[in-house]
Amino acid sequence: MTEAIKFKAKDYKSAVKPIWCPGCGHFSVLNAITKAMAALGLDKDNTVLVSGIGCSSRLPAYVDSYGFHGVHGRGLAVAQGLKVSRPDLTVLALGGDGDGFSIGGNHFIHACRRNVNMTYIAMDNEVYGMTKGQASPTTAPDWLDSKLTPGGTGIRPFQPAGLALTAGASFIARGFSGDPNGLARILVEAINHPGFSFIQVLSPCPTFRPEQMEWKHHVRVSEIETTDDPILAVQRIQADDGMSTGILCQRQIPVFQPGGKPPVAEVAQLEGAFEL
Ligand SMILES: Cc1ncc(C[n+]2csc(CCOP(=O)(O)OP(=O)(O)O)c2C)c(N)n1
Ligand code: SF4
Repeated sequence: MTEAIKFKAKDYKSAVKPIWCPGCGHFSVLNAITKAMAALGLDKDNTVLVSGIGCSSRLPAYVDSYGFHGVHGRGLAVAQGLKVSRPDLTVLALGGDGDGFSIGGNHFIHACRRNVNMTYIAMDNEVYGMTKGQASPTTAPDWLDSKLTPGGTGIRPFQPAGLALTAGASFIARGFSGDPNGLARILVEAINHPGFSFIQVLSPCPTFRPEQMEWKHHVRVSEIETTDDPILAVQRIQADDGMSTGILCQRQIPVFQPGGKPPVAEVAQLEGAFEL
């Protein structure tokens, strides 16, 4: 019998060098993901990272597994489709706050209620980094640095953890790129959780939000134990300033995994359906 190969975190990195700006939080998210993959001993051939578009969404290219760099805001649609058709795979979806909560917001809320057994990592820097610094759904209403929203947006931001909870997510956590070991521990729990796991990762964008470099002084590990009570969880989320990290809520809800034969077995069959 052949022994399964044990990889170290660095072995899960691909040969492609990240092109993120120096100091970008996404570097540490990549480190945390590869640490979690090593801790779980994930099989590279059976792990798929799916993303949308954005600086954060480049991440699958930097991991030595299967990956799909998709369309803006549609990573979750692809990832859920993949997982229900190939339940044997470990599926991770990734992206930014713009990708996941703006153009992809609809997919996010429905993924929370659907509860497919997969993990979603949203790298939140409260800005659209790739397109040069527009406000996103998590940007504070009075953030003045964007030329596109002089005087601030004046719009209240989303609270991603609260949104996930009310939409029905079964695992909700918050991590910080500045604590890759803590984030890796959360990711291990998230990947092991049976159902849809959502992790909001505070991941600073030093280029367009240099003030976020101060986050390291404000982020703290939550001293409160994880709860499976959504009422208690929502009270905690509302009372928090959005800077506490840890698993905020974890509960057991039936996983969505349709059985039976797939309606289309071959790609050629699907292509045939579109012939004029
Ligand atoms: C359909 C579509 N609309 C708009 C864009 C332009 N676009 C590319 S990335 C992006 C936002 C990325 O921001 P975010 O998801 O927060 O990721 P970050 O770059 O900050 O990591 C936008 C609006 C696009 N690529 N496709
Ligand atoms: S623009 Fe911001 S999010 Fe994009 S790579 Fe640079 S620091 Fe990171």
